[in-house]
Amino acid sequence: MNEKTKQIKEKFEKANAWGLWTSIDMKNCNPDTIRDAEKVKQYARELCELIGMKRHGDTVVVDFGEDEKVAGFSMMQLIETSLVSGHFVNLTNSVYIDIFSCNWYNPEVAAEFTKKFFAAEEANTTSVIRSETWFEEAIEFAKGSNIKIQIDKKLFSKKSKYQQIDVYQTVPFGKMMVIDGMIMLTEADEFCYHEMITHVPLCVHPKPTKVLVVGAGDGGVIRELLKHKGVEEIDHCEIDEEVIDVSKKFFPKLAKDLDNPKVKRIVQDAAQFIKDKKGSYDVIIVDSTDPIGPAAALFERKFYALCEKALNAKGILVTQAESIFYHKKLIKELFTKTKGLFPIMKYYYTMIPTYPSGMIGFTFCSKKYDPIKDFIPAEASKLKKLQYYNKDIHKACFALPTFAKALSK
Ligand code: SPD
Repeated sequence: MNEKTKQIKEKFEKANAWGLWTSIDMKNCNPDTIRDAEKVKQYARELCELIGMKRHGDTVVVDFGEDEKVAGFSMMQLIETSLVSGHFVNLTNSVYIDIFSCNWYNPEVAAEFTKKFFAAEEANTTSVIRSETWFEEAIEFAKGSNIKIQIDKKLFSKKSKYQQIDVYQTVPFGKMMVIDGMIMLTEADEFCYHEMITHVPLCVHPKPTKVLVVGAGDGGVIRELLKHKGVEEIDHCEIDEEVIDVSKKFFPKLAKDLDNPKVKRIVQDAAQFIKDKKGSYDVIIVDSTDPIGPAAALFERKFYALCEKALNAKGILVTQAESIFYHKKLIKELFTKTKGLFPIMKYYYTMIPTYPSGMIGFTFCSKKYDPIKDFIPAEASKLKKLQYYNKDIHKACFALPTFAKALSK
């Protein structure tokens, strides 16, 4: 038994699974074998014997011969614990086998035998344990690619006035908050994001006293901000109060400082709130959802211009700015359309396993301070109990791969 099969078996037993499904997709099979109904029946018999499945009734083999596209046999063999089926495509000499059984069988043995029997040049085997639940994000940023996380159970689900909010207990990453089908955070890796969106600007601005936080209803940014002793006032503008309530209930480690006396909560659309703020803030942090739905406006020049106005003469704005792998157009456009607003505008990033492509970036927009030249290592050194941010990372996170440099010009 190879390592993969061992893992499947272990999971199958642990999950008290309802069954194991295996698909074996094969290309360039022996054309004579797949056109011979007796051979196909022989395959079903021998396979069942090999993997210990008791056949129930005869093997049914039907020829769908009319249309060239679907011409070829279809086979079905009931077994006492479910069934084995197959589709044989004459046009391409491909074979698609499905085995489903409530009892355990060795998928590796089944696949090897099947590949050999039909003399397939190529075979692709997939096994799925039925009863497992997996979460996949609602939007594939790269078509044909998605993040897949195993779920233990769904803990919460509600449609707020603005968005669908779900909380899951995941197998690998602790609890996970999902908004409109997209991962917002998991307990296991939220620090990668919250430390980086917060400490980078806070270790560049020499006196960040008054800060505006947009979004961030989970409380992660506020928790990090309060590690800087100089921060005296935080205006927290979150449009959806439900996110705050959900975080307080399910993510107490993130939400612990949401009601700190330094924090003033504003439940409002950020664009409305900052409209008449002039020169009010040292730092603005925009921790938004993805640029779809309510957050789309936060990725527009109009909003960046409002932030520029709301910052004082030496202010810094940092925003969530997606992935250099999946959002090239968005990042490029962001830099193009905000041209001229800030004398210094850079892109930096953090690694994070549960965001698409394993990373997420930020825009660093500054009226005076350069993120590298004006970095204050002493401030970084004062920060305790961090898991991601440090002095080396501060400098390294602005170094972009060659293909991404062009995006932020
Ligand atoms: N693609 C995910 C982007 C989410 C950014 N914000 C998450 C909120 C965490 N505080």
